Amino acid sequence: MEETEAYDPLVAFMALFEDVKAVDLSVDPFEGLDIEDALKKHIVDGIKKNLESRLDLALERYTPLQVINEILLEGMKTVGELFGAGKMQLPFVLQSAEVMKAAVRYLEPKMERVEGSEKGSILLATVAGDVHDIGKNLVDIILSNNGYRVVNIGIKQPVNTILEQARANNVQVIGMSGLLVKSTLIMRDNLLEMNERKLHSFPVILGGAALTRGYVEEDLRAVYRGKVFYAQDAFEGLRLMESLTAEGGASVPIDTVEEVADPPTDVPPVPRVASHRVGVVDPQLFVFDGAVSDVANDVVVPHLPFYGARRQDRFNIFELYRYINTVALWRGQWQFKKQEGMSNPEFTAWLDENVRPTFERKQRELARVLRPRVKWGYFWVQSQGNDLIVYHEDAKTERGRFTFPRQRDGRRLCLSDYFKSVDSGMMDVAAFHIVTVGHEVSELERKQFAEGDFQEYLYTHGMGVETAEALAEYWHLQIRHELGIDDQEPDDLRLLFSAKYHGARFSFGYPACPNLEDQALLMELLDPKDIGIELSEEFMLVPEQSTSAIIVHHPEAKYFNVK
Ligand code: B1M
Repeated sequence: MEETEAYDPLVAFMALFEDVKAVDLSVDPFEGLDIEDALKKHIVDGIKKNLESRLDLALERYTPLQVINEILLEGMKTVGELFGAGKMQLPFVLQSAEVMKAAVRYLEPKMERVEGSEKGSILLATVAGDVHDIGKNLVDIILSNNGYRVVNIGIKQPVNTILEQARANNVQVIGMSGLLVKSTLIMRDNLLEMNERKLHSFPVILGGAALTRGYVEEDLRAVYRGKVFYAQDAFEGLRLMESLTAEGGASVPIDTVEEVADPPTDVPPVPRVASHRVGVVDPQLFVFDGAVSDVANDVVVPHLPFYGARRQDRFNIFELYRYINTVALWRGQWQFKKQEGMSNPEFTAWLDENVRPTFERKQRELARVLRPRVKWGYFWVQSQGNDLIVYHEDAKTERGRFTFPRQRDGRRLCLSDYFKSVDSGMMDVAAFHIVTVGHEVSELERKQFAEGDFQEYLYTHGMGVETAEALAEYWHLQIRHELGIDDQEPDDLRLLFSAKYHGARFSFGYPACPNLEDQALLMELLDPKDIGIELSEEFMLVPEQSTSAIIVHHPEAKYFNVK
């Protein structure tokens, strides 16, 4: 409270209830409903209060299994339909799944193990080398709370473990997830391995951002001798499970797997290069053929603020939150979607009213969980063809080099072209940074997922990853200040998210610098162990909520694709 303001106890008291909506307590939403509809309402509306007493009431007439299959799953079916029709948002689907899980947990001890009580079964894994968890876990939540048995074996799973676990757990379907470009190739190798081991009686469902429908349904179908499907999201996964495990559609029983006859010899040969390329960069593009782009080579090199790496771990977390891209968080991570018939301004107003309070609550809750830390630095560099040479402090001795791909056509851009060349005789400056919000938030996520707090799990995960992005954005701004290239700063913070400033930040793994392996040199330059970041064998950053980049000062530098 500002000292100049008169203190009004009534205003202060009312402010406590700012976020509280008026609820008409005289109307009981369950009034007049029979027990079946009341339980469905618990599921559809995600209400846990009085759930157990209503389940007890239902048990007077139904067996526990009947309650699950005939009542609760009907509720989940409605949830799926509402989501499919765009009438329900993902966080509320997860809230329904939470109630479903709580109900099943309550009923399970009262139930005798009945054969055939599951609708079907699937093993879920994120493939080798890939740390992405959330997509697979959302699929787990949706399937397990719709009556399927899910064996979720986690991230970075080699094909051996996937197959062993699939057999040990006697599942009908194998589901593989992965977000990295490399994962799409690993999935293909896994399918080939399944052919090889004659385990192609397992239908396979694949999902994850780097896949395309064409790649799975044409290229991968051409190589796998069994059935393979693409699921764009968790609900497509559910529909696929429904058709795969429906009567007659189920896979060959697992115990006959070994006896599957040899495949016909006319199976098409494995194509060496996928026709639906999924972003794998042609090695040829890294080879310098003498051509360079028309990027201006006469720009002034900024003064080197200091040579080498420094660390920063003192932040005002609430200041960082201002740099969160709410479009990426609310629409991307939390998946709030515009309802049919809503205009854009109406949707924005709806988000402000309905989602902003959650955003603010999570900011407060996670203020002590998120541990922002940065390592950044400036280095002497020069380009040489497609290479960027990084020098020691003497600006003479080579310390390492990156090789970037060059566009085949058009302007023939290559990241190296934005720096002074060896031939120019001039030294240039490159900045690098690596940021993290720590491992504590991953631990909280794991706990929330394990305890069945699915909605909070989604909210926490989204806040963690988008705060990491915000930190990268914020620190890039500090770097522009230090380099003295802060001459084009936008008035509106939101314009930062469309890179409306001087220079650009390129993360390794993105199109202009696609090699995740380049992070090894970045680690050597910045040595971020002291802020708790390590590189996994597969060149992923640990903790998960971390991101790295090279920052280019050249005024023409903007994102570009390399094909
Ligand atoms: Co980055 N990232 N990221 N990232 N990130 C990707 C994955 C990338 C594809 C972006 C791109 O290039 N366009 C790219 C990888 C490309 C590559 O392989 N080279 C990339 C990169 C390069 C990186 C870094 C390496 C960049 C850097 O710092 N140098 C770095 C690595 C981090 C690390 O090593 N720890 C990095 C960092 C980050 C953040 C931390 C900032 C953040 C969080 C990452 C995280 O979650 N751990 C982040 C984000 C947010 C993304 C994107 C934009 C979004 C990912 C996401 O959260 N999706 C992503 C690009 C994209 O996906 N469009 C990208 C939401 C999630 C719920 O969806 O997991 O796809 P998803 O699951 C969906 C469906 O796919 C489907 O259903 C789910 C629910 O609907 N589904 C299945 C998934 N599995 C399924 C299985 C099924 C069925 C359906 O059945 C079995």
